[in-house]
Amino acid sequence: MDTKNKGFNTKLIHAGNLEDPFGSATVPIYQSSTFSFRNAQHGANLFSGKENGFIYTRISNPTIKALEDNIAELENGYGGIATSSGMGAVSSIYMSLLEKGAHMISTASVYGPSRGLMENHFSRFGVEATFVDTSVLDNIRASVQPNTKILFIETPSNPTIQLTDIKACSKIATEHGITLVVDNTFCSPYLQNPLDLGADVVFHSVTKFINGHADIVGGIIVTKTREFYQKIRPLMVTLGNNMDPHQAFMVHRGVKTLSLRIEKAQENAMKIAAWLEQHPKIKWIKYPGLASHPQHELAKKQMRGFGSMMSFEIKGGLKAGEKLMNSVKLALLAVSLGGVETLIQHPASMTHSGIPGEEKLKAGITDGLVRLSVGIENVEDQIADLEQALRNV
Ligand code: LCS
Repeated sequence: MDTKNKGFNTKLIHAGNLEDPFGSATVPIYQSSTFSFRNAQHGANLFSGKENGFIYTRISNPTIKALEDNIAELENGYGGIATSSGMGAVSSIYMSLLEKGAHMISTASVYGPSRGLMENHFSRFGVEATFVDTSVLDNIRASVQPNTKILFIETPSNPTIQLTDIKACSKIATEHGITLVVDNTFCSPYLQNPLDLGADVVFHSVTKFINGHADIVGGIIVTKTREFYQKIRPLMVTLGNNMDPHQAFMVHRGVKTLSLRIEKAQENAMKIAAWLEQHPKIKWIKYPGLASHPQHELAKKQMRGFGSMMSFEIKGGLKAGEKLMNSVKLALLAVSLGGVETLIQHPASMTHSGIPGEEKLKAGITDGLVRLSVGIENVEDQIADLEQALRNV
């Protein structure tokens, strides 16, 4: 079905679906590593690109392609490139858009391993990076070098819930001939479309909101143009960062309820954030939907909702935070985010533990910071859980 001019929810359900000879309502799992050619000429035509079709699952696969086409349409992009994980997307992007002597500017508080991969590994191959608070545009301008190739931003960032102005970044990137890459994991295409705001490449850890059920790890890249698609896709294929058909099936199943899940989770999150903000044991809270968030106005402009991620600091620092995490009963003490279940975690000792101490502080990841991913349970139960846990602190 052509869903190009249809609404977001119609696209969620129908975009990218294959014409199935048996009328299957869902895209089947093509659990096959390889695809036979009709004859030698057909095989040669597929390899040379004269004909479209499937050769080998690391290169492409019908189930994976259906998901890629679905997400590409949700992000208003040229094409999707599904990957083994969010980090599979990050490494494919770094590898295809950077080379020896190149420089990258990135959000200081990006997901820890996105930073670690650059600082500990790409640095070994002569790639440089500067990590700054990208919510301050002058920090970006001051970091531009003649060899800067990528501006890599995460907004809102993990775990500091700091926003970066995508449109303004696109302007800076265009002026200097830099490629703008946006990690849209915290929003999903339901809340934010970076390509529409001037980004060249957007990607997701689909492990999070897009799949939404905490049962699969995966990633996806969507490019604005054919040119970027053709730069990144062959590299992903050669690196072997591909998704597998079963993963793709699960993600395709999960994404269908994206709007419903996000609407419910962010409605709960708004109530929880307002409740936490007035709680005497909370020092501060960062949630884009609160007027107290320093970028509340940008959030209203750039996002279509405020999402369900927040971070806060309890009075009493690390010890108090530990007590809270050991006292919750409904929320799971676990990393990851964006699922139907509420998750709580401690970034300084968990997701961002790989960042050296001083850099962690510079990025705003304090020892007492607690991150909450609000799920779709009943909000009164979520609040009661936090209330009893905070009583123990
Ligand atoms: N980008 C963001 C913003 C993320 O939060 C994550 C994972 C990734 C990329 C990498 O994706 P993955 O390879 O795990 O699919 N974030 C995690 C987190 O906050 N806790 O556990 C994983």
